[in-house]
Amino acid sequence: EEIADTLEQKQKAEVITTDNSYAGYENGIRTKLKIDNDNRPKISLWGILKNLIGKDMTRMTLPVTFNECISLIQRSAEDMEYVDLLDKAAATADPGLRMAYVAAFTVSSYSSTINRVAKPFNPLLGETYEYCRPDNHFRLVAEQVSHHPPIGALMAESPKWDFYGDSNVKSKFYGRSFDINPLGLWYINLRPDEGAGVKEELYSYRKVTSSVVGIMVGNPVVDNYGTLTLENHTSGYKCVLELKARGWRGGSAYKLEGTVQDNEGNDLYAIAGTWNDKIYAKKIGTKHKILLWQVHERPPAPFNLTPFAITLNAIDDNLKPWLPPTDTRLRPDQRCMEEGLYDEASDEKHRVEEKQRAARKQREADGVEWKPQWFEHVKHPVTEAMYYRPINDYWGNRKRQELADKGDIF
Ligand code: CLR
Repeated sequence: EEIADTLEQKQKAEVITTDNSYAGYENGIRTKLKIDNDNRPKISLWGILKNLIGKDMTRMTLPVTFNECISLIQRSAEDMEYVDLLDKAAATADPGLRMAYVAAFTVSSYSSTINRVAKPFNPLLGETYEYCRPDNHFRLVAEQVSHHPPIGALMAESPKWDFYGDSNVKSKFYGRSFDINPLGLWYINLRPDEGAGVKEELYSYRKVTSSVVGIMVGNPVVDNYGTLTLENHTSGYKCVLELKARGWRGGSAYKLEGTVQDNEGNDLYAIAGTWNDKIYAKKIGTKHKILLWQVHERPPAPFNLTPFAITLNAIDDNLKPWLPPTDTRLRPDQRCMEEGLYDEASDEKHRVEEKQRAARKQREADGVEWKPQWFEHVKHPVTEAMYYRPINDYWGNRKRQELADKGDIF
């Protein structure tokens, strides 16, 4: 399989190479954490939450053992686990099936929520996170651009696609359930292979509701439900996917179905399956089923992390000199958490949050407004919605090793 085929793909490949983006990632991915078992104390979630009805996640002070050793911007990076679907989409000439692959990609990220009832670390303002996968040909950079509400902006790039958006999540505990509503719009620029006969396509979608249910009965699980509308702004094609709520006794747990429609509203493909296992497409009027996506195997791991999530916070002597001081990998409380040092994690969490508070007070006293380093909030040229566009050339600064003085938040 060719990494870059068309002119547009080659141009992006060239940018990634010229920036020397993969420097530091020579040792490959991490396959296990330092600890074999997280040994977190089993405390009733309801026991802690019952007094917090009506609150949002960022206003809750929970014991650190309710956390997982992953931050919310790293959770956004977890969406990249199945990017092979975007490469498959790019290689697909049939525009309906191409959209079906993109649709499968948008819901594949929900598979990571199984057994992950834990609070991700809330990134500090200005915290950044980069992640490169030379083996999958992509680079990613993200930044926490707002603290209240918590918003993380992200840009991932590969010769055949870009994936970008912001994880503006609104959360609220209703007693019965803990609901997380993603407000941000996500975008994909797809650059199909020569044979598809089209240039760059723009897709957008909004994520569905994630909800922790079963809290009162002592069996909390994450459910993901709602309507996901994926739009191809270039061709006018649409894919509407219905993710069903678990329902009474979990009868419709994980199920999803929908259709891909052309710009005149004709159904081209039916999509059906489950977001925890397999998703299929079927061309309307035929019996032929195509397996679009299948979940990766998931051996037992601390914090129930997926093998992909285990790679996220890895650091070694090769990578260290390339990272800015704001990178999540250098965040001490999260590192302690990952190593099972919960008391230290809790102390360090208080310390860095105090430091963040002091920095905010200082800015207020000085009358200066905080601005993200690597993104700016502007109108999207096509959807006209506000979005975060990369600025100040993170990868260029990184290449010249000029990141060392870019921020002090830990
Ligand atoms: C789901 C997949 C999406 C991105 C996304 C955004 C917010 C995440 C959600 C995912 C999974 C569930 C989540 C949520 C934020 C908080 C919530 C991690 C990754 C947890 C389960 C809430 C825990 C509640 C505590 C009180 C224990 O593409």
